[in-house]
Amino acid sequence: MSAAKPVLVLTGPNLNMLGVREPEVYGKETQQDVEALCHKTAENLGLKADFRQSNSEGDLITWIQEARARHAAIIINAGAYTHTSIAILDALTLTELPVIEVHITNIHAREKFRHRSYISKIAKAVICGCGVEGYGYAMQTAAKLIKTGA
Ligand code: CA2
Repeated sequence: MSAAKPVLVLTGPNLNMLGVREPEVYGKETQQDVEALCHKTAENLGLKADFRQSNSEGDLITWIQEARARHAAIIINAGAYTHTSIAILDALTLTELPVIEVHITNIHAREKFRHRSYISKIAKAVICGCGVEGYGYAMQTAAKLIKTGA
């Protein structure tokens, strides 16, 4: 299978600190490891990954808006914006692309303020608590959704 448009993988605030802080919570893999996993999994599936991280809500929204024309699907771990940002929810809705939400940890087993996700309201799939491997599972799900046009 090949798709002309890449899958956009977005990660949000503080996720550039993976492997540097709190390895007992988020694991010892770094952001570079996650990016490599996304590229490798995409390649195995005949896809391309476009990996980006920002601590800024505005950057994430701009990239999501641009994805409407340039990407086939969006995988997003919006970090703490997951729990607060109606603006990111609105931007994702406007793209009309399949969205797969990823969290490294099981947000439902953590503090109550992490239980609510605005993004889950429009996500085709939500993967949480699988560690960074969740990005690989998300890429597999993206491939299936692109293939079926779902
Ligand atoms: O579990 C996840 O993937 C989260 O999206 C991570 C976010 C957190 O706010 C969400 O509730 C769940 C980011 C937490 C801070 O990220 C760090 C990463 C590495 C080291 C320290 C913090």
